[in-house]
Amino acid sequence: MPADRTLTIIKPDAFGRGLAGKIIAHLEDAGFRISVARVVHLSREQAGAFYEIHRERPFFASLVAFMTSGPCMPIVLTRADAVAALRRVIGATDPREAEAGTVRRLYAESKERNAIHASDSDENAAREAAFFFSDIEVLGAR
Ligand code: 3AN
Repeated sequence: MPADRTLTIIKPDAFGRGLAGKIIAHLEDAGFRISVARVVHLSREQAGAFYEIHRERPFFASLVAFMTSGPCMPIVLTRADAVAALRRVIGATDPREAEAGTVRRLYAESKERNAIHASDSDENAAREAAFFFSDIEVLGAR
């Protein structure tokens, strides 16, 4: 995947509260454009596979329960310096530590129910985009 792309997920807390439109507007105002998007309700197996790197962490079971609690919205976003730019726009994992004006400060409820996911490297962005979308969907319009 080219380095100008990243993967976000509007998580079940935010999607279920009807915040998808506000969050997408926030991302578009920050210069991101939607490449491909969908709404999915993850199974436990799928959520566990997505968060495989956290499997040994104490919060893993709770994280999987949360991410399977309702639909969520994975989106491939494009922008220059996409991965780093999106991490800045979403703010710190814990909304109490997130800077004013960030998505998590505005919309997250807690460190777990934190509204939005963003890939943390180009390598993970490519892996995570491929988890939800086919190569044709991610790269087809280029
Ligand atoms: P980020 O989403 O900011 O990259 P990670 O990768 O450290 O944060 O954690 C992945 C997800 O796991 C977070 N988005 C959050 O939902 C959950 N999480 C992380 N740390 C905790 C924690 N201490 N307690 C509960 N959930 C957590």
